[in-house]
Amino acid sequence: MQVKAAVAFESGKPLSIETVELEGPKAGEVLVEIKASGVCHTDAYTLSGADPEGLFPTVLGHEGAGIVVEVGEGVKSVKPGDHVIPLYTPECRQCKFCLSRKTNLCQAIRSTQGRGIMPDGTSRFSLNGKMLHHYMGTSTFANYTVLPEIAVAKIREDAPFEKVCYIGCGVTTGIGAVIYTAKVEPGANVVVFGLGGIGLNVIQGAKMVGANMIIGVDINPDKRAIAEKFGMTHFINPKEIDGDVVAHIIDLTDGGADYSFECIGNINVMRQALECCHKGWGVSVIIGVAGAGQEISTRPFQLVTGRVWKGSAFGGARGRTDVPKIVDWYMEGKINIDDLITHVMPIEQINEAFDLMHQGESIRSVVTF
Ligand code: NAD
Ligand code: DAO
Ligand code: ZN
Repeated sequence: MQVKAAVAFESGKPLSIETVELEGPKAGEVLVEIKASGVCHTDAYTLSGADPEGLFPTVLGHEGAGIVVEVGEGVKSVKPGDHVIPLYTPECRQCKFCLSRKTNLCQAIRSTQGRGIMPDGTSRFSLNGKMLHHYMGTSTFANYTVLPEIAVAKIREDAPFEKVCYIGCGVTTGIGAVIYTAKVEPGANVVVFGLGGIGLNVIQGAKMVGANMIIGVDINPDKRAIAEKFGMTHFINPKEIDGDVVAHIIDLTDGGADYSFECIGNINVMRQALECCHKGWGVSVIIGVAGAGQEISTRPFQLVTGRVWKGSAFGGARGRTDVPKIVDWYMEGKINIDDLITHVMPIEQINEAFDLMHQGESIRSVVTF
């Protein structure tokens, strides 16, 4: 079938709206009509050429929501008409990783997903006879896409697509890092470095679990008001304090943070996030994706003396199991998504969404079809 897609032909160039060919779903796959898709920093990172795994030409997008229109042979868990959120972290419930219960990093389709193709080794997208790569197994910047059955979460039908698409990445990544990865307990002191689309969701996750101090750190003073709305209790602008931000946080928290979260992708801030943690038990979670080839460092004695450094992908959430619950939380008014979606525009204006992001003007832009 012919579908509308924003194609990334090469790195560093704007996306181009094209009519492309999409083959129907094969065994174990589903065809989904995408209704809305968030535009995330990771799309921009890949488009910029900085992503060492970036493949071109491709259909980017990994934060979508839509409706199943057709299923391939053997598909049992969803049917045409079901509302779904595509999952760049699938959940097969059968691989060693899924069965371990220790991680959400299902590996069932990892190798083909990383090569921009479907599990059978081919792409469903093409243009003028030339193959287009899938992206993160989702390719949501198209009005129709094909996904493996294990990479869709079935959600309730009354949830608005242009809001819950954000649960496909940013919301789940931030809130999940608090509740699934760090398991923050009530009364904990939490520090969040970077108050963008991810950090603000860490803040609302920390508020939801009953954290005591929720300290936000950002070099952009304009982030203060929105972060306070989501539950931040203290704001630190590293450019405005005297001295070292780590010493400042240790002083403010009487010894250090119980939990810290790095939501920027800056290796120097990752070190600060670890070192501002409380001796003996503080846990620091890296969420931000650093530039290719970059490395983190600290004095090993920071770990010897009880601080813990860990990371979180997709908030540690098991997509098919946890995403529908997070959609319920939104529909029940337990989490706020509306105030984070600052711009909604048709897919034809997707390059404006990237511009707004680069200018720091948006928290989240959503494109609709
Ligand atoms: P964003 O650009 O919206 O937010 C980053 C914030 O950090 C901005 O408010 C900016 O002002 C602030 N900042 C920049 N440099 C700073 C510094 N030195 N000190 C303090 N604040 C600083 O980005 P986002 O969409 O929130 O994404 C954050 C990171 O999370 C990105 O690296 C993204 O790729 C990554 N990410 C990770 C996952 C995952 O599963 N681990 C999922 C999605 C996104
Ligand atoms: O299983 O090895 C693997 C890869 C898992 C990919 C998880 C990616 C999370 C971070 C990238 C940001 C996504 C928007
Ligand atoms: Zn699995």
